Amino acid sequence: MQLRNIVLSITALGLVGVASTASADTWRFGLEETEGSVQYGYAEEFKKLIEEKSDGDITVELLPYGSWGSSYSALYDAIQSGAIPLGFGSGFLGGTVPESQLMSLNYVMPNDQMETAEILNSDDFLKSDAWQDSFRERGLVPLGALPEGYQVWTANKEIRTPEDMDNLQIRVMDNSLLRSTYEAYGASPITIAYGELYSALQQGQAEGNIQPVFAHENMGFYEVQDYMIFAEQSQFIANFIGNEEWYDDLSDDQREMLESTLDEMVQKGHDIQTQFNSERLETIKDKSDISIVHLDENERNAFRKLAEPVRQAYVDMVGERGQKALDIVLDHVDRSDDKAE
Ligand code: 6CS
Repeated sequence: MQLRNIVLSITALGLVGVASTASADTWRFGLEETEGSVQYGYAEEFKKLIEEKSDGDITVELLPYGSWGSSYSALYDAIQSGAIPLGFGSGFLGGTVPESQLMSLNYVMPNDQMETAEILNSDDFLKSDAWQDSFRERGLVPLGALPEGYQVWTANKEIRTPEDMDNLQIRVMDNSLLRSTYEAYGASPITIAYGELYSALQQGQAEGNIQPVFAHENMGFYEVQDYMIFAEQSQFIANFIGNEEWYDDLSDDQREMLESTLDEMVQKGHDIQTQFNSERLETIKDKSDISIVHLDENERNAFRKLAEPVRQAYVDMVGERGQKALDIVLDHVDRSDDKAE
């Protein structure tokens, strides 16, 4: 579905999807993205695996962006209420689970995207009290986390230094930590709904954007931006979340099937997103004359330095639990840096 039509479709559909029937054998799965996206690719693979493993006893119903309501909070509310027991939650989830903003911190995760996926899906992190309690306190269960590729900046000017970002009205997802990060870079971050972003960029209401490559292509954003800047500051990470009661009520067999499928999704997800992002970059290059910029190590370091104090802002915002979750990630990153040396 083209981005320009999404807002209309959302309005027309309202909350119809949420109100429809859900049987014990139907796992409704809410996506933050449209067909043709990485999340949709992940969900299709997940559906295939669950339906095969359950011998058709379970049907996974995919509910892409635009089919469950008019704002991301409608999706998260539906997962909390159990109307949609499974879904993805990323940057906007910070309003529901503030600790989840850990995934938005810049220059924290390892550069290697598979390594990031392994850390975030390790028992050490995923099953920690800090992470589990953060979600369970809000009626949710964190089931895994799948990176969707590097977050790439776009603008109508070249950005190589924080000075180039000065006062830039860059659009960020609705998340305090992202606002703090981009303010630390000197920008003037603004939040705009995903479905309204194309026209906001086209009309200059937003001057810059941050998305994984596939989304710049899938949503057509690259058509209205002149530069694509790779600063390797963060990866887009989707939390795979379930309704707590629904999850706790699964039979042992079903829970085991779900967990083994999620384990498989770590490698499969990596393969899917790598392929999507590299193919979509080629499409963008073929279809536009957008300038592609890669920051070098020195240039990245200038942003890295400004991003560092935001880690403390995260801990101040979410408290001890956030500190613990962050420490687990940093400990893994240190250990893998040691191994690489
Ligand atoms: O920027 C956003 O709002 C959305 N972008 C992606 C790639 N997925 C969902 C997210 O909310």
